[in-house]
Amino acid sequence: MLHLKVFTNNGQQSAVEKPWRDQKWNEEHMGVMRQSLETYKPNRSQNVRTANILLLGQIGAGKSSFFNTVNSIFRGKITSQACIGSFGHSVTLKYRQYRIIYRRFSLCDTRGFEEDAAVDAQELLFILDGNVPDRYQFNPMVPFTYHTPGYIKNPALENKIHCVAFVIDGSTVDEMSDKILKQLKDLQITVNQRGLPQIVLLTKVDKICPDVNADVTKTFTSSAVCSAVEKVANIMGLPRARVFPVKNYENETGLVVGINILVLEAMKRCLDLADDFIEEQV
Ligand SMILES: Nc1nc2c(ncn2[C@@H]2O[C@H](COP(=O)(O)OP(=O)(O)OP(=O)(O)O)[C@@H](O)[C@H]2O)c(=O)[nH]1
Ligand SMILES: [Mg+2]
Repeated sequence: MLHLKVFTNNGQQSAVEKPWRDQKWNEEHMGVMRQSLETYKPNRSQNVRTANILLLGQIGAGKSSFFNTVNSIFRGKITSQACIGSFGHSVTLKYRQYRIIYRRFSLCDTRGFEEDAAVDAQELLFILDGNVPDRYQFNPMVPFTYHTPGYIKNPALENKIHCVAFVIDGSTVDEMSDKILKQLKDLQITVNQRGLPQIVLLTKVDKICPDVNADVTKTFTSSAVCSAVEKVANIMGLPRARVFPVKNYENETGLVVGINILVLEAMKRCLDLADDFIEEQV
């Protein structure tokens, strides 16, 4: 951990930790970020009206909560359209393509995988390629096929996935079993087959570090969050800059600037990567 010596007005020395990632935390920055997503339009050359981001991850990682958090930011109040909770199996059973009201991007929510219920690789390819209809009810026993009612035959580029966000529970990074790690890597191999850009949303940072729990603006001075980011970057073979620590709304009754900033930064990166991907599809 880096330390920066600073001098207070009365000349006394105090040590503050130098952030391991630069981040502005003020309301003005939040406004700028929010505005840039509000006015976001996917790269127009390919006739794509909406950029689609797929959320993939273990059960309980916070995929549906992430959608709810993004939606809350744009609604200006806490909302919980997607069902969330803690349950032995995936709470989310339907494939849902949630459009953020009046915005040009969508978040596609999937059922979570668990030790003994992987996401079928072919089913994932169908999702990536835009063959799976909105509200399709997952059935781990019967994977989606060409014959499943509702199968979308010739999806346009705008129906496909343009960026994948792996959602990983930051508070369990040290306890991930080999089976779960393998499932994550297997999903990544499938996503790589389509050449899709990827980021990681490292959720529940409030549970990693008490300082962050008390004040989310301590995220980038927290050594516990820093080491979780490093660990996940190593697991996924992605640069650390692709790992975004976030805190979802779960116990809050009103919006919090710091929480919004973390989530907006992650979304901005997703949409930039989605744009790059869309541009490459000729
Ligand atoms: N403390 C804390 N809790 C969170 C956070 N994000 C999600 N949760 C909680 O984690 C639990 C699971 O969240 P969900 O959003 O339902 O997880 P999911 O990935 O959609 O799970 P499945 O649909 O079952 O695959 C809920 O009780 C949430 O309130 C977070 O950032 N911090
Ligand atoms: Mg869910």
